[in-house]
Amino acid sequence: MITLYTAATSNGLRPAIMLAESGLSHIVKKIDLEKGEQRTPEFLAMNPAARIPVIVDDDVGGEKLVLTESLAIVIHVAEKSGVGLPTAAVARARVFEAAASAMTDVYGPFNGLFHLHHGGRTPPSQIAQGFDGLLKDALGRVDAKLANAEWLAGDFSIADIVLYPTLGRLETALKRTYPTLENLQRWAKAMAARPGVKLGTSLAGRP
Ligand SMILES: N[C@@H](CCC(=O)N[C@@H](CS)C(=O)NCC(=O)O)C(=O)O
Repeated sequence: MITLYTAATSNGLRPAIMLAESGLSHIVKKIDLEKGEQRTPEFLAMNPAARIPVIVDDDVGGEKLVLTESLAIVIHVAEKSGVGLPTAAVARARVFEAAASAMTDVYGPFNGLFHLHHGGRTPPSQIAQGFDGLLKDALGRVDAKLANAEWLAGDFSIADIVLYPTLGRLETALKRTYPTLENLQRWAKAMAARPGVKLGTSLAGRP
């Protein structure tokens, strides 16, 4: 059985629709974000970031899985059910391409604009501060993960590869460093020392 904790936002609808399409048996529990139900101790035990969506899947190869991040949930449900994710390599790559673009090229700018409009008369500098806060929170969560781990998710993985270039840009483009995040700094040094990271970076034209 899969239990989904969610709300009717775009991040929240993604797994709700995927689960409904999958045919897997599941329960949907609505979280009232206005009332702050995402900050109850029970919810925080599932996701310390205090965000929907979250699933609890009772049986993943005999283990229980608590999973956050709408795209990760959608992919997990697709893999489990066989719905929405082809197994043929080219078709699968095309699906990942379109899904990645939906999350970054479409959802990214949408989310920025949503905050601007939602902010009403909030001055842009305050909205920028809000984004800065979100970024610091996100990096803080990564730093906390890295306190007890060498890499972001188990062994060195695509998660490390996906995050690393953005951090580099943070320092060069935004002139922003987060010196207090020591685990993140240690991880960035370990990434920079990897032959593959050095080679890829130089071949792409960054000194
Ligand atoms: N990257 C996450 C974002 C999740 C997210 O931002 N959730 C928002 C609702 S759309 C939330 O729970 N916010 C709670 C709050 O702001 O207190 C995902 O894709 O699941």
